[in-house]
Order: sequence, then structure tokens, then C-alpha cells
Amino acid sequence: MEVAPSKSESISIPWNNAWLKHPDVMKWVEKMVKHCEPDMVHLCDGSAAEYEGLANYLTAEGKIVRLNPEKRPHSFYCRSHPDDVARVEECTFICSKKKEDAGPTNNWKDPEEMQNHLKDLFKGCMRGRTLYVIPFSMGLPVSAFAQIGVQVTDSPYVVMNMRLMTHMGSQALEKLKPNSFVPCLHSVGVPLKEGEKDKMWPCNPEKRVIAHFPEEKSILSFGSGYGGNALLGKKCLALRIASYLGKQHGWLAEHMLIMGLTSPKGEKKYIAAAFPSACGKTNLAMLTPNLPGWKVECVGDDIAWIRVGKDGRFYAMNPEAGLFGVAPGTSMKTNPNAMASISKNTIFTNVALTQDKDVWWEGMTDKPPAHLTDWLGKPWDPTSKDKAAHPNSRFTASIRQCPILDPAYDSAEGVPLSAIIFGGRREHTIPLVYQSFNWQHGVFLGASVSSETTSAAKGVVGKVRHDPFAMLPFCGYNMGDYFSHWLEMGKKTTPDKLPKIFYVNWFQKDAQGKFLWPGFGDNIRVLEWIFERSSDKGNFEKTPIGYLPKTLNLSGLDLSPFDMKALLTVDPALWKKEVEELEEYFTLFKDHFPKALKEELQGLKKRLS
Ligand code: SAT
Ligand code: MN
Repeated sequence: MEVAPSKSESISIPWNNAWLKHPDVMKWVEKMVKHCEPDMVHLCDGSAAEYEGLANYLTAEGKIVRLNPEKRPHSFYCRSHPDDVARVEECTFICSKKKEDAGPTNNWKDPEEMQNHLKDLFKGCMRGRTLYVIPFSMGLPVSAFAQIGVQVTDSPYVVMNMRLMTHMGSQALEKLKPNSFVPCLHSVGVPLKEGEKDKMWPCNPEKRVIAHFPEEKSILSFGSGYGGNALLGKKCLALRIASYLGKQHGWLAEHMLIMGLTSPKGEKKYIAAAFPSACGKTNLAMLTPNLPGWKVECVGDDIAWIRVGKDGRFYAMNPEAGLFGVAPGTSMKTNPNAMASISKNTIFTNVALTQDKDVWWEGMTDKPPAHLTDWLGKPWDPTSKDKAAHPNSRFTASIRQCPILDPAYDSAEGVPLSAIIFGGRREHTIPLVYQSFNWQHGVFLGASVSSETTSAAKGVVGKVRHDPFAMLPFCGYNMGDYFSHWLEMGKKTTPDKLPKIFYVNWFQKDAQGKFLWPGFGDNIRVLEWIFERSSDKGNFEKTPIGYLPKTLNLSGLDLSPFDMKALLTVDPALWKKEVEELEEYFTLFKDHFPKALKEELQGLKKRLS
């Protein structure tokens, strides 16, 4: 392709005092500038003025739309390329020196080979564009546990999103210690010819690569501008790289929400919960309880970093600063707190646009407003089968806008966990809720998570797949070793201090395909049982798979006893199949599969027979 002549030799990077303190970062950025050959370099400070400037630039280019300030103050609307709408797992790689260290669930490439491949791809890839340098912190910059990254990108849309999703700008740079930043290089992969007009959403789907180098703590992403592919602080740093760091240094990086739960008696506990993408983490994290007296507060909706505190308890912190939530299904009925969180200062991507420049998506209201423009930019026909909003359309907003943000979000150490929940989307077999017998059995529950696939990743939707700990796409090393690491974490303290482990399934269906459990605000009934059980109180019965509730608090809920029974049933025939299936799956991990979990599997088999 004929591209603009390189200007990078003559580019002077406008270094200022904040950057001059970091010669290691400067050296790396200079190298990236030379290699990617942008027309200009912008060093981000994370200020409101900078955000405004980028918004104005993208609006003038027609790449984003400023929404009606009376309906959605200071908010923007963006449509991606139809081939760049979700994470691309088949293009995501863990480039450890040894293949075995990436394990059987990750795509692996030799680091040198990948570096060479990417070197060619990135050569001159930013011609005709501006290269932005984003210093950001995952975790409050004041926290000793924060990880500071520097993302270089040629997407101003990414810069805007990073400002909402991370602690971005001068605050991160100030805390950066020598030789400790995580270099994150990102390009949409579309260099421009001299004078060539840019596409609305430049991307390069054929050449997409999201590569992680855990041993050298670096990330390279090419060809996509969407979500976790491009906002490199999120899945790439805070999960894939961080999980590897956690394994090395004795902590955990998890795909978990964190919530505070206060009982009618005023007792407060914190709970973390892992579910695969687009299975309702944001809704659970901000739940509006349907039982009087209960209060939920949100610490995080997607990622938790967990460490053992000085008192021996497990402490979880949310490394993110924002919400990148699935729009469809979010409404005043299902999640009023999320609706409030995105009432202003929000970026919407791939939802539908109303005539008066506001946003809409399936499930927001019972009746769609007239004259919508769909996520592809076409007038939407409400009688057609096509969705107005893409199923993986998203909102990006600062978590500070969540009306029930827990005050401990600002705690540098995080919050002490009383319970950890695993869950998936399963039509049958898995009951509404059950508790593990102990930590080791709880780790087995985490390892056995499986869930129907969703549109958060490219590929078939609705197919049951194993997704251990909801970390299948996000574990930066061998998943078998990750299981062992969880077992080891349980030995770091005394059993009484460990969070209790539970498994939930909100998604069971009846024979007609209707959901048995109402979910959303009624999930508090399950949380109440978990709250009690985490102090060894509450009713329970022992079953082959774990402790199940005998009853839940169903006051005010119209649910047939027949459906309730179905929700809390352990069907031995279905479970035998489940165990067979699991046994087969676990062989994948060969000798990396921990003996303790083999014992758990055998124990379960025996209890079921
Ligand atoms: O990875 S994304 O951040 O795009 C969304 C998700 O899968 O959780
Ligand atoms: Mn997620």
C-alpha cells in the first residue's frame, strides 16, 4: 500500500517535566514513534480539557455524535465497523517462552516469532495519524498494589474510553517507579496515504492480533479498536498480565464483581462473584434488592485483585475506574443504578440512536421509540428481525457516577471478602445456588464452571463451553497451574478466615424454555442465604454436590412451589453426565491438573453413585 512519507524522523515529542522524570518511558515511546511513524505525537495528561478536545475533534470528523445535552448531557455516540464488535479470542495470544506455560486453553506463539510478526505489522502503521501516549494506573495510584501502564495508541476513541476506564494521566505518571511500567502498544492498523480521508471506524480485521508477553510484562494489540481488544488496561493488563503476576507473587487477578451487602440488622459483608462476560455481573453488582432492609453497594463490576491482608482475610480491590457494560437488557426495571450511572458523561458504542439524539437498545423500554437509526447507521424497521442495537453494544462511564458506589472503592487495600460466588448461564443441571464443603471443594466448583457463550466474544452464541473461574479468555498462563495457585491461596491463612465459596445459576429454564427464576432484584433472596451461610448460619441440607438451601426467603414473590423445587433440585442422572463431561475436560490439563481436584472429582462421583 502506498502511504504517506515518514515524518517520524522530524517529529519532536513535546516532552514536559512530568515525563522527563521517566527516561525509561521516554526511550520506549521514542522507539515506538520511530517504528510506527505517526504524523504527530500527543502526550496525554488525562485532563477534562484534553477529553473535550478529543471529543470535539471526533465530532467534527463525524466519527462520534454528541448526544442531546438535554437528554444525555456530555455524552457521545459511536458506531464501530460491523466486523469489529467484540473480543476476538482466536486472535488473542499468550506468548510465553514455553508453550506449556500458556497451557492448553490459550493460543500460544513463540515470543520471538510473534515479535517479528508484529514488528512488520506495526512498521509505519500510524502514518497519517496522531500517536497518543496514555499513562494509566490500574488500581488507585495511591495503592501499593497499583500497576502502571503506558498505552501508545492511534485511536482517539480509545483515549477517551481509557480516561473513563482507568486512572489515567498525570496522577499515574507521578506514581510510576523506574523500570516498572507495562508497555502497551496499540494500533487500529490502518495507515493513511497522503491526503487520504479516514474511515469512520478504521480497523484491520484480517490482521488482528492481541499478544501478551507475560514474562516481560508487555502487550501488543493490532487491528481492532473495540473494548477489551483495544482498551489494554482491562482484560490484557488487569487480567491476563495481572493473573501471571499474581501467580508469581501470591495474589489473584479475577473476572469478578465486588459488592457490599448490608443486612436489615446493619451487618455489612463483602462478596466477590465471577461470571463469564455478559452474564449479568454489572446487574448483580448494582442490584436493587426486592427484600426490605437489605442494601447493596458496588465496589466493582468486572475485575477483582485479591490478596491476603495482614489480618489473614482475603481483600479484594477493583483495579478499574469505569464501567464498560453491556447495554441491551439494561433498563430502569432491571438495573436503575446502571441507568443512573450512564445518564451523563457516557460513551455509547453500537447502540441505536433516537431521532432526538438519545440512545436506545433492546430491553431499555417495552416499546421502542419511533424512527430509530440502528447500530449500522440505517433506519431501523421495528417489524424486522434485526436488532436495533448490537447485542454486545456497550456503555462506558466513570464508576464514580454509580449512585451506590461503595465508599471502600477508595480503600487502597480493598475490602475483606466473606464469600466468593461462581456462576454460569446454564439451562439445566446446575441448581439456583449451592455451597462448597470447604476451600478445596470450592476451587473444584470454580474449575467446573461452564456457561452458554454470549456475544461478548466473536463466534457462536448459546453453546455450552467450559469456562473455569469465568477466566477461560483471561488467564495469562497455564490454567492447570492456575487451579493449583487457587489451592495454594487457600493455604495462606486459617480456614476460618477464608471466604466461603458458592455456585449460582440464575438461568435455569422450564420445558417451555421460560426462565424459572426471576433474577435481578430477586437475587437478593439467594444473596441473603449466602450472607447467612458465610457465618455458618441459615438453613441447609447436604447433597452430593454441596450444601443446598432447604428454603429461601420468598416473601412477596409469586413463584410456584413446583418451580422452586425444580430450582433447588440435584438430578443424579444429569449430574452423572455433568461429571463425565468434566472428567473428560480435565484430561486436557494433563499433569498440570492438581491431584486435589482429581480427588474432588472422584469424591463427587462416589457421592452421586
Ligand atoms: O472484553 S471486553 O471488555 O470487551 C468485554 C468482556 O468480555 O467482558
Ligand atoms: Mn468482563
